[in-house]
Amino acid sequence: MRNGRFITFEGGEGAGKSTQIRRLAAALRAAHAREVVTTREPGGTPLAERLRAIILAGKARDLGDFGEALLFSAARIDHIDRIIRPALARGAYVLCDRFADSTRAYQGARGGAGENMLTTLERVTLDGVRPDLTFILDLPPEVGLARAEKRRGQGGIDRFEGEAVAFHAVLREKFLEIARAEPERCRVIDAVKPEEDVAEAIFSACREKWPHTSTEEKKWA
Ligand code: T5A
Repeated sequence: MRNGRFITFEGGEGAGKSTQIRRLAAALRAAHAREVVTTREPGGTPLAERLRAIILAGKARDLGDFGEALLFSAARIDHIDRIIRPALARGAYVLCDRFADSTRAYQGARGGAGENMLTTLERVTLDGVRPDLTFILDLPPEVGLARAEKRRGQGGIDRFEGEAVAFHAVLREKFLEIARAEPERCRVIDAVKPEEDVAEAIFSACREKWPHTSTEEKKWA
């Protein structure tokens, strides 16, 4: 049973995903639409948050790309089972900061994990739970990394922020590749624009995706 709407936000570092999830969630809640669940990956459950801490501290780096992909997937299985699938069954909007496309892009960027292996892993992990709509917030890596750095202040950089700019440039291409391969699901959004403009592009894609939605939800923007 699945009546909910599953929306994921993807893109490079500092692209504005968390900011836009907050905005869309607030708009949906203000419209008294369906229940709205906001969550993130890696994370979203106590076990997945523990795995997040290990991965982002770089403690799993020596496992290599496929080994890290397995850890992200283990966290994802727990997240799907405990949070995402039940929320979708209740009819909620689930807004998720990163999901399986991040594994395809980040763990696939160096090519070492093997595309077929990652595709098989994704199929087994998701077990049919796929996003209805995915926003790929696109911007040059230098802009995103600078935003992330500014927001971080004195805090340390994490496992992936520390990668070279060339790695982040490949990531950007990987996300765009995913969008080209799945145009029904993915919308590429120019994330260099001001926050308000990005939000409007996201609202309007949601209205276009679900035009026959309830009267209340039409009041979103
Ligand atoms: N990962 C994750 C994998 O390798 N494989 C996987 O399968 C998964 C799920 C997660 C890391 O794990 C990797 C990817 C990541 O490296 P994270 O801390 O969740 O780590 O990192 P991010 O998801 O990249 O989150 P960030 O917080 O860095 O970026 P956001 O959420 O995209 O950006 P946001 O909204 O926090 O904004 C950043 C700053 O920019 C400003 C904001 O105010 C904020 O200060 N901003 C804007 N400024 C100007 N114009 C705009 N339009 C702006 N929008 C936001």
